Amino acid sequence: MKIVITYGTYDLLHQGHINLLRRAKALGDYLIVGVTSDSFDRERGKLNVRNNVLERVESVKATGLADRIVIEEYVGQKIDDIQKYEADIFAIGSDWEGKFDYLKEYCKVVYLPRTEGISSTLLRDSTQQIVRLGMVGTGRITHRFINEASNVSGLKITSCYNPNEAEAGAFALRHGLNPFSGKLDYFLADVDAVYVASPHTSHFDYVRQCLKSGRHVLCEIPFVLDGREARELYELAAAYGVVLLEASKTAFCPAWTHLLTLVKSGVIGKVVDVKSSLSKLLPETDRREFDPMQAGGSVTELAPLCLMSIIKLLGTDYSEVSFYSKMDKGVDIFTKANIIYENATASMTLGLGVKTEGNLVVSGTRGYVLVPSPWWLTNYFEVCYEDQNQNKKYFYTFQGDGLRYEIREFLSMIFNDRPSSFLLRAKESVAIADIIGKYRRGYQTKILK
Ligand code: C2G
Repeated sequence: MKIVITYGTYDLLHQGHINLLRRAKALGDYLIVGVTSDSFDRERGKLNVRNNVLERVESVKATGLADRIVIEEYVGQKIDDIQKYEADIFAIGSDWEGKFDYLKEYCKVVYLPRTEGISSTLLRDSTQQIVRLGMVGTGRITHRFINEASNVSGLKITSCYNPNEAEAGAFALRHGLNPFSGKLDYFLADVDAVYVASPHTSHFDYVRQCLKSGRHVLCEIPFVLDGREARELYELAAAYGVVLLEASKTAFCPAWTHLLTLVKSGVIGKVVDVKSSLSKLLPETDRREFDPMQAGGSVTELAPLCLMSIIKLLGTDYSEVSFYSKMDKGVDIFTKANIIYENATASMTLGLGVKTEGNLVVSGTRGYVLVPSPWWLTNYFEVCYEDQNQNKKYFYTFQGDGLRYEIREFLSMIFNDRPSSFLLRAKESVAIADIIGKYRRGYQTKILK
């Protein structure tokens, strides 16, 4: 019996796929089809797959051409499968010509003619709803956001808003957008959704206006600087039936979400402690990050991601929080916070004027997870045990600036009418803002000399 094996995503299954499967089947007597898993597709940057893996398996099965279907989960699995199933031929479309020659060591490799004029991408784009997005703020991160957004389908960035007309105009000219700088309502009339990336202290008002105009909002971190404001905004979003999401990029990246599922599944036993650190020594101190009038300081600049990691791992029901800060020119250049739960402890170490190792350590009753610095650009972590031979290393790609993952989740919530994201729930964003608010009110804070 001659066994043929082939692989694909098979999203929105179409005639090109069917032709390929038919041609592959004709090469032998038995056809194995590998269908990529959702996480594997995300891993390899295919963020816009419309059908989930079960739907894609079902559609391949319905062709009646596959004698066996396997799920492709990881890079290198093709080699394992070819040996495991003793495949004689690996076949794939000619768009991959040469890319799988390394498999010739294991079996015959055949590149089959690709069907021109049809692809999952074309189908996705032709049926894709488009969200017109406007950007409030034209600072550093907004340039990166535009680049990242080009990797996510279903989004068209149309406008930018900055009260300073010259800045709005320059940004719009550079990126081919419509500039707005007067009344926000004119800007809002031009968009369906807004990315708020203005200075911290203006987030609350902008987000509230956008929500009340029925626009979806993705707001940069720090979302808002007080739990009460956060709660009010999520209540507004619910009342107006629009999406509100905190742009805490790490919360949406594949490596982090997998780390979370591993820990929640008990691989290190019960989590007893979380240590999360983030420091960024900035060259000059005449920037907004050091300006108390612009809510500068280590907590407002760096706490959101560390608090996200602690709250996603331990929850929002902490019993107490205390802070230790080193101050300079009216802002905290260093803050350590202890967040105590009934059955666990957590600490975060933040520094704009103090350098530390930016890692994340999750300590459990059976082992621990170590995410080396920069843990928040998660692309590698290790699950460690007393017997180091049991340690497991996990590697991921962290595509670009990592903003594409939050953008994709934001769009998915809009398209699927999903008011909340399990990746970062409203109550978790509120808890993050609440801790920042406590700090800003001087709650339980010891100032270091
Ligand atoms: N295909 C084709 N003609 C098209 C579109 C796709 O022959 N018009 C073929 C592809 O060459 C591939 C198979 O159909 O052999 C599945 O295509 P995709 O679903 O796009 O899968 P792909 O992303 O190419 O992944 O590990 C997965 C493999 O690398 C293939």
